[in-house]
Amino acid sequence: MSKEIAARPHGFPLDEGHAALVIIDMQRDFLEPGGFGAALGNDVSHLRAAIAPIAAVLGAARARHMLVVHTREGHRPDLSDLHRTKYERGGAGARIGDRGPMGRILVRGEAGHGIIPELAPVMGEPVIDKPGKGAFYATDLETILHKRGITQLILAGVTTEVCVHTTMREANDRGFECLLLEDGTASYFPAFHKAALDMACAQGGIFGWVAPSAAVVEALGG
Ligand code: C5J
Repeated sequence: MSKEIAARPHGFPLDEGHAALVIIDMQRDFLEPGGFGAALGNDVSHLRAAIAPIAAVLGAARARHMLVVHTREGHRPDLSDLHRTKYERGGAGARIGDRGPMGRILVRGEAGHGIIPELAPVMGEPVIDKPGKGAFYATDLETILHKRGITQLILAGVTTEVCVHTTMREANDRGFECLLLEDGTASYFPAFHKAALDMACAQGGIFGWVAPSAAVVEALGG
């Protein structure tokens, strides 16, 4: 039986038994000074607003025994999975693989690559290491979701217009119904955040739905 979540462009028919919460890239490298986000010249403080709303939905999802998936953007220490095009874009001062205050930037196993402690995964929650912006590219995410009978994704994390949007588009093309958390996503650029939310649910929900975290928590009985 589905429960309707108040959302844009219209109510989202939550099918709790077939829904997963996917939290994208809430890593120190994006949220803390000295990481990849800061190396690109961004004000990383903008992203912190998403932490409390995600934590609220995460608590409700765990209480309902929903599948929770975490993703981390990053690369192998030898950078063999890093395309030259990705390496060359962005800040010349500190690139992926360079050493920073939290270890080598965006490299797996380094301190900066880790998920922030407020949203740390618990036992049994899959953590998907992804070399790209989308969580389906070069990962086993789709297999994991299909195996668990998941058809709906509640998407949260950072940044709204980059990894979250890319993942939403990939998921939409694979037949998943996607709900984006409007306050559980964030961008270094507030205008991009707003535009990304608007474009996700425009044209009758071209990529999916957008809802506040409180509506999701309420639907989950939180
Ligand atoms: C970026 C991400 N912005 N997780 N990555 O490079 O959105």
